Amino acid sequence: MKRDIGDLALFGGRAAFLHPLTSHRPNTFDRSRLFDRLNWALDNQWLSNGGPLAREFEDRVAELAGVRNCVATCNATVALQLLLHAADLSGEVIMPSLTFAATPHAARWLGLEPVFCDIDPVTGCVDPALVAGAVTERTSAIVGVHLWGRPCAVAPLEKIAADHGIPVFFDAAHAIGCTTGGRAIGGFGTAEVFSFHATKVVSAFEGGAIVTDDDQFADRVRALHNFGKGLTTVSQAGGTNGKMSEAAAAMGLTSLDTFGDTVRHNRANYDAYRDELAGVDGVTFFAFDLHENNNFQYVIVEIDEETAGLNRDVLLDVLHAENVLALRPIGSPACHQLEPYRSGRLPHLPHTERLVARVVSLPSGTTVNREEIRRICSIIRFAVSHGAGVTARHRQG
Ligand code: T4K
Repeated sequence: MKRDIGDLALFGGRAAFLHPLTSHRPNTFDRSRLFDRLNWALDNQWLSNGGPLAREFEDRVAELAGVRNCVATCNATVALQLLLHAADLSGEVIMPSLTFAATPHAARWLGLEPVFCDIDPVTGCVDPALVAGAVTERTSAIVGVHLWGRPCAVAPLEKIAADHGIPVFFDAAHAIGCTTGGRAIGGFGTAEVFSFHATKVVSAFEGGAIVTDDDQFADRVRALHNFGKGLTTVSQAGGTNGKMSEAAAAMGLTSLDTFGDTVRHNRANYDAYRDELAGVDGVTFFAFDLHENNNFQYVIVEIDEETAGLNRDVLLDVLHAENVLALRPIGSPACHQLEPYRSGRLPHLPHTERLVARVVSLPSGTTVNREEIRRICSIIRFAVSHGAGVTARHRQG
């Protein structure tokens, strides 16, 4: 059927092309395995506090990350707080602004000051040269973020940290199952943090983990996530409750059971989007390095207004009106553009600000299929091919 601009629901109000909502919904995995594990936990009457399911989950995450230690937590935000607390930091922590608010919030919660650095526009991750320039006598740590599952420049960041005698941590919330230089994410820096939130590629409903090869650091974090039990020195005292429940571990294990299938599905979605949008002016993919392992969780495209004839926000409005819940991805707006950070000293982050205004996260995950991707891409192709007209209509409201 031939369409014109008026057919887009946003502009003509016509419902003919409205379809059921397509969005990035959580993966739900094999229910019977989940219920078996939950029944087992209930029969066993061990429901939290480092139970057998949480221990098994830790072992399997450690194996996937290629590290000796994993401490499972109730979520990744608490995991970030725990590792910053365990490192006994003060003053400033350098990190990218292009991340989810949890990264700076974890530092701020502990009275530390996040210092935001700009990104390398190609990788979207923090630029190590700028990190090196931002180190002062008040800097007590660096936190790199593997944004949207693309590993950040781990080796340069580790070198800067070593040169200054400070720790470097990695927020790997998006990056379980990914590698860089053939090495699994999880084993870099002093420690890394994964998120197992419902929206993540491995889900525990809510959950997180700290992974590390530093045995002493792992012991400290393990004690701190259980009210500080067993700690003796004053600086380490004062733990919290960051434990993972057995119900969360049951979900996490069930999600890990089919991790390979989930990644294959995500990869097929990514390839389908690339096929469907090949040659569309002004739409470029934030690509994965196919020489490495990736979890393909987020399909991110960048919209160049000049070439596409419409900007990211107009395209999002068109997609939403057509019942496609594409999103401004995590990190958009960037953290320095959000309270409480934007009221402070505003950093100059031109690459971050340019990228966050141009990116779209397209629906993916195991609930999204090829047919939906075809439909989403036909809307994008249509919007771009009528870019100027679509923008003019959008301005008219
Ligand atoms: N570091 C980074 C780089 C992170 O991205 C995150 C979290 C963290 C650290 C901290 O991890 P956790 O402490 O959460 O373990 C969501 C998640 O809550 C958060 O885990 C995630 N990153 C962040 C990027 O996204 P919101 O507030 O944007 O979620 P919300 O409610 O807007 O949901 C996103 C979409 O998913 C919506 O379209 C609704 C849909 N959805 C969501 C849930 C929970 C569903 O369809 N079903 C659901 O059950 O934070």
